[in-house]
Amino acid sequence: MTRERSLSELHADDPQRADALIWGRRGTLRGAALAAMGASLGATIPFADRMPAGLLPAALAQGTAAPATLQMEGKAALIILGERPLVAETPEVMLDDAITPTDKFFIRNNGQIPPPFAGDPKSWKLRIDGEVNTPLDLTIGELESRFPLVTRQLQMECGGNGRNAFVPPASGNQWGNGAISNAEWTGVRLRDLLAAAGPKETAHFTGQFGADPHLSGAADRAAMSRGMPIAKAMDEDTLICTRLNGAAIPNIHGAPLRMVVPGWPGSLSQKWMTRLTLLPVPHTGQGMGGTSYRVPVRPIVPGSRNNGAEFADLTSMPVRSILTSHGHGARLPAGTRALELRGAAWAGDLTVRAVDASLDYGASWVPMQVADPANRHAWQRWTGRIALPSDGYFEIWTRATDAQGKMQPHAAANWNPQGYGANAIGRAAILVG
Ligand SMILES: Nc1nc2c(c(=O)[nH]1)N[C@H]1C(S)=C(S)[C@@H](COP(=O)(O)O)O[C@H]1N2
Ligand SMILES: [Mo]
Repeated sequence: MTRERSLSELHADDPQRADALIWGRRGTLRGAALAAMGASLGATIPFADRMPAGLLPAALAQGTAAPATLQMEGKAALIILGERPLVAETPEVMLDDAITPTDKFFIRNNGQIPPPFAGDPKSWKLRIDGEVNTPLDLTIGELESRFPLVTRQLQMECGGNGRNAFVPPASGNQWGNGAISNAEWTGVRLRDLLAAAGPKETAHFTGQFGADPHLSGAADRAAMSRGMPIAKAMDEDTLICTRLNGAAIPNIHGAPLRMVVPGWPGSLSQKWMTRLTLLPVPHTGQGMGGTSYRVPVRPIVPGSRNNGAEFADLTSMPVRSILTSHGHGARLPAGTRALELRGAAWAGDLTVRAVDASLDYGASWVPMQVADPANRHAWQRWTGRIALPSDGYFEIWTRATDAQGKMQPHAAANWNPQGYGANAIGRAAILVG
């Protein structure tokens, strides 16, 4: 990690000099890069002539220390990004299933993990109040018997997914691209509940509450309490869920009741949910206002301090692709001349129109086949084949385009203090031979 950071900083200061340090003759990687790849001798870089001057090989972005992995019953060996609160990311290659299995679902807590609910899960209570004609106090049992249950594949992505691509680093958990899941959720539609409560004309925003204690333990502070405009709350895919992948939700993922607000920052998907209130003005709970889940309306100087004036709430997440067939740093046998690539792509409330892959640093792109989503707000799987000219060091770049034609940018754009919305083109380094 130390090496990586210092090289990035050197690069930011003096790209020409960094370039000269990394490259001997163009086409042969020097020391640090080789060490990062675990190679003993110089690997040739067949497409070195197409690599833009000053570009750091992606191999350098791999830290040398092995990351700590999660050891928790019912969970896979996720990468631990933080212990308190517990935050763990799913490596991209672990996201190879069409439907994300529960054990591979990333974890993001902002407060303490509450103890598992001791009572009968059906007796857990949810309150709907605020700008409604009839406040509701419903048990899960009542919820499930009064309102239709729906099952959907829904993406849930942390607003900070991809944050580690920001230069200079933004504050917060340094997510790669693994704060994403596409699981099968079962629950009731929030809009059915709201229809029963009768929203007043003045109901323009929601505020959500959960039972997890603040990290400090202070009873008057919430770990996370966000809200959204009423239109998103009324979306047919905004659910209040009791089941994940056909089973009871595990405690770590918000049992026995949690929201799923697909396509928007995961922070809206309130875990351990106890209450939703309708408001005439935006909610002011934990995680609202300032620079929290907010991005600049006009770009600001990267690294600058900012109080969040002229920032707007992050709404639909930007287009992103992941590569799940080949891990960053993978080694393939000499003589491999084609890669069968596989991955997923999504674009918040939109669909993905195209995924392209490049082996020559973006000089040319090969279209991949992109499947339709299982339903609205599900991610899309993609597959494709790309030919290799020889052995050597390659980078697999993947770039998705959303239905409105927006593509992933070459570098994380619209820098913001808390690092939201970084969706740079994916780069996985591989060594053939
Ligand atoms: N009650 C509560 N809900 C919460 C959070 C939290 O800390 N407390 N974290 C949010 C964030 S930031 C994300 S990205 C998702 C993560 O859900 P997961 O831990 O099930 O992956 O839950 C959201 N809901
Ligand atoms: Mo998040």
